Amino acid sequence: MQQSFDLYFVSSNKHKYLEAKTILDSFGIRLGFLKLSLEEIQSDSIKIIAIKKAKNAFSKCNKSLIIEDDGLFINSLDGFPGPYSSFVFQTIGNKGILNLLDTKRNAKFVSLITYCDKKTIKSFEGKIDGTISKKIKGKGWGYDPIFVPKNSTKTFAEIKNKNELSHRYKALKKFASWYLRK
Ligand code: ITT
Repeated sequence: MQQSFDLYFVSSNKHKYLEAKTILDSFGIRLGFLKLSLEEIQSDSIKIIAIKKAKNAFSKCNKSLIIEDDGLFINSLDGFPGPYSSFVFQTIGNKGILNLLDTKRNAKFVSLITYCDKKTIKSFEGKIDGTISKKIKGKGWGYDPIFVPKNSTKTFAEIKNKNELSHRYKALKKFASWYLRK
């Protein structure tokens, strides 16, 4: 039997979908996955990237959907890698980031969830402050092994409740409360 979904998560990144699915399940929203590599414009603003990306996704699949844009912003590097987080992860990776830092290690993760259907386009932001660890710790994906959320000594890769406190959780919680009233 074919499963029916309330809306789709359009992304090239399965890890992001699996976390978003778990989070939205807890709000009673059934999220399907459309694996697509979307065109991403270069901009210093993740909001501008997100709107273009959501419109592009809708033009391809014509279904109610969300897309997500994330960035890891490191204070001592003036917010780098920020909107370039995906490219930087694929090039210098976590080791490269650790090599750029000295004692100042404050950072934040930002998620921007953008919903798009025939009539509406709307974004929801979630942020979490933290620090960059001195070593790679744990086996998570992306920057999880080097990001230590505030009030923790463990990285996102080492904690069990990432989906209850992450940037993604915070953005999706705002989205869910809007979507369920829509
Ligand atoms: P899309 O196809 O959805 O754009 P992407 O992987 O390119 O997938 P982003 O540009 O939104 O996604 O994300 C930037 C990068 O930041 C992403 O590739 C990961 O390396 C990293 N990242 C984002 N959220 C993360 C998280 O919760 N934990 C670890 N790394 C994360």
